Amino acid sequence: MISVDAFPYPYRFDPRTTALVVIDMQRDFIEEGGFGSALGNDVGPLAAIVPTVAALLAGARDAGMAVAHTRESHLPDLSDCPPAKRRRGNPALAIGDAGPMGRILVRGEPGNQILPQLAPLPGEIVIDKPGKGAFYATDLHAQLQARGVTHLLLAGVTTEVCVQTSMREANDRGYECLIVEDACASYFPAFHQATLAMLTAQGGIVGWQAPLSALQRALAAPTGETT
Ligand code: C5J
Repeated sequence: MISVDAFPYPYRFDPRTTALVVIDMQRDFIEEGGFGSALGNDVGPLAAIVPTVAALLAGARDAGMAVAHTRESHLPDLSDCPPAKRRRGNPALAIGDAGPMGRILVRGEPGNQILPQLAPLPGEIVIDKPGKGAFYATDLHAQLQARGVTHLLLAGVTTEVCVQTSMREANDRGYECLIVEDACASYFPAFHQATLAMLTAQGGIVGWQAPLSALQRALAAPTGETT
């Protein structure tokens, strides 16, 4: 059993029943010249967490945890994209349009790929999700259940949109969730901080938060308990 020095109180998990879920570390959100930056966002805060996410992935793999990666993506015919989602924000570049790295948020396009340095390994779960949450219209819950997963560590982008939505969905499905606070980022740093605060308020109403260093310390010093 592992006990992490987390907020609002220690988070205990067994790596055998825990999965790391890395949300939407896709080129279009993170790379300069992608969709995110074409919309005028500063991708700096997102790019800055890449080494932390890489270290988190390495630690989870070393500890034998299940690993899942998500991509926000749509079918090429956009049949899984509600018109409201496509219209939202009255964008100059809409989902499905030709963007700087291929069609925006369309499966298989270059910008839709996970950053090569964080690429899934064979056997890891890869989820293409049409919504913000990782559980909506996907088989993520079924895949986690099939592996006996009860606890989730969450990372990725953006903290207040797809990470937060996924953590709330997971919490409602009974998972014990910890958000790895420095392995998530937002284009708006104030939203990142506010999201962490609202997820862990009221005694951890949605779950726990901890930095990667706390997780690494805990993994290096398991308690020895087996239950
Ligand atoms: C957004 C995401 N922000 N992955 N997607 O539209 O958070």
